[in-house]
Amino acid sequence: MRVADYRAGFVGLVGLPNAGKSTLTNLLVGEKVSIVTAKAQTTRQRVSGVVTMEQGQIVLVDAPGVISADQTQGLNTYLQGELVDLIEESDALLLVLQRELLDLNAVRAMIDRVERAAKPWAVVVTKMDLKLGQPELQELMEGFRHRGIPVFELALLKLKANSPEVRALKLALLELLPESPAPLYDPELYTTQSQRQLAAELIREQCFSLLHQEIPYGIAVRVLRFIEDDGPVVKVYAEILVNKDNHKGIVVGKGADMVRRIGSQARQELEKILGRKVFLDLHVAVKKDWVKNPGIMKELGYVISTK
Ligand SMILES: Nc1nc2c(ncn2[C@@H]2O[C@H](COP(=O)(O)OP(=O)(O)OP(=O)(O)O)[C@@H](O)[C@H]2O)c(=O)[nH]1
Ligand SMILES: [Mg+2]
Repeated sequence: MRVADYRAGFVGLVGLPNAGKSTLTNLLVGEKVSIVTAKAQTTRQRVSGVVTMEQGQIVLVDAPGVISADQTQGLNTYLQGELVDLIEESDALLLVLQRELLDLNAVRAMIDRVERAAKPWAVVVTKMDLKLGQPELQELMEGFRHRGIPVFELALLKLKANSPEVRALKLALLELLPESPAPLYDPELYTTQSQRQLAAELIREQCFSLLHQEIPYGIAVRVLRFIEDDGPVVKVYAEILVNKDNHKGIVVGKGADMVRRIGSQARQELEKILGRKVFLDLHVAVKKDWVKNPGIMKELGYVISTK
């Protein structure tokens, strides 16, 4: 292989909340790098998944979904900033649409944003196992194919990292990337996220799965200590922050039942990924209105975009 054939770069995933961006990232990487829940607006920070192949390296950047412009306060402003940065900083974009089109206008606005970025792009339509396809989506895809934009229609939950469809998608993504003399990251690496960040995300994932209504949206997780070189067990001390006084009791639960369930499930997930036993110490604290406070958000790692 000539060196000039090697390609490497960043592919930004753009889609509405709940479209399957994080599921797709994990599938392409073959490891869990990004948390997935049935609720919209799960992903808050960019998470990278590194796919290293013989022909090149794809750095997938999973990001918050595009949300409507009327929700531009606090955390939502931050989420939209993440998306603007993502589009600007990526070498190529991957538009992720779900088969059941919930809001055609939002989809059109998003396509418009992707087109305006004037970068190479491809499309994945997820949830092809669902029988709720809409004719408008079919027309859009035909239009894309006609223009030579790669379109992949996939039932993500039925695929494995080594499925032929997944391999074909990786090769198509590689084609969108610039030539590069070398990989961008160590080929052994599959995410740039630290284990500490991953632990915080896995706890947040269980909050989304186990808590209802608006509660998980007001939650942030902070890992206070992550100790891995002190015996066979990894020790994690973490805090769930809620933004309202009356949410604390709900997250703690009767007899601390809820926080115990969150902790136990997050611990099991972390053990699977680390391949080691984990001790998880989890507390709940109130940080009033953190979702509206830029100072606290910054402290929690939600750095406000300056662009
Ligand atoms: N049936 C079906 N469900 C899917 C498919 N892909 C993803 N899902 C489900 O859709 C839900 C949302 O998936 P995520 O990967 O979290 O979506 P996301 O785009 O990252 O969402 P945000 O982070 O909230 O923007 C989860 O419950 C997934 O299991 C698919 O191909 N078929
Ligand atoms: Mg996500």
